[in-house]
Amino acid sequence: MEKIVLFGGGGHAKVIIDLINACGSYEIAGIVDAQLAAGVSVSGVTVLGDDRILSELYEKGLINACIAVGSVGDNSKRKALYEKVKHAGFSIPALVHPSAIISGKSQIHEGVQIMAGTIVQTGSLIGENTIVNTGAIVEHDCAVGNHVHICPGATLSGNCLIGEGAFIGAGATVLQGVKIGSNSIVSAGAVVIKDVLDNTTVIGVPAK
Ligand code: JB3
Repeated sequence: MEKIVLFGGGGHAKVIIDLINACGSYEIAGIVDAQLAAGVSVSGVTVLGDDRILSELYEKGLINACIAVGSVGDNSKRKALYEKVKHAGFSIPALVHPSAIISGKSQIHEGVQIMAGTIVQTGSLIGENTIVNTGAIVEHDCAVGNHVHICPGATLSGNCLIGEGAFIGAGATVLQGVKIGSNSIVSAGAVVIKDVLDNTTVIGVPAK
């Protein structure tokens, strides 16, 4: 079985470890973490060191990576780490939990993480390094940009456009055809009924 190394060893990484084990397609070689000491165990996976060992790992033949740092509002750290790891030569495969329902007429790009119990319907595209977190729903014909986080239980209705780096909070609902701008934040539980500009935070029902 091919090996994969995780970058990040916090709460999101623990969910990723379960995801990879459920997929059964990679053996987890270890974790690279900015703060945790080498030798520490996270869900049974050992921390190997920090980002300074990135090239060394690649030269040793560990060519598959997973960005296991999550995000709460700001996806810029995930984006920067994804670009750094890719630039070092790693392949960052999409990971799809076996319990997810993914239309064969959707497109799932590199580095996407699709967690347990999610649904991605026909005609939708999920961009690079995007998280579709536990139980989220992406309905038909949505275009979700790169480095987006769709949090647990959020719903995108049909034909939504989600800009790069946007954050759709837990349990939020985005109505049909609505566009969420790049790097914008939809707060948990919000119901978005009209377009949101770039770099904007909206809250409430209806979201403002
Ligand atoms: O909401 C849900 C379901 N999950 C949240 C997830 C999406 O985001 C979760 O509840 C957390 O709030 C958050 O999880 P995350 O990103 O795992 O956060 P935390 O538990 O704080 O762990 C982040 C880990 O990433 C820490 O151990 C950091 O040291 C490490 N880290 C941060 N920056 C990094 C870097 N590791 C590497 N290798 N490189 C970095 O640049």
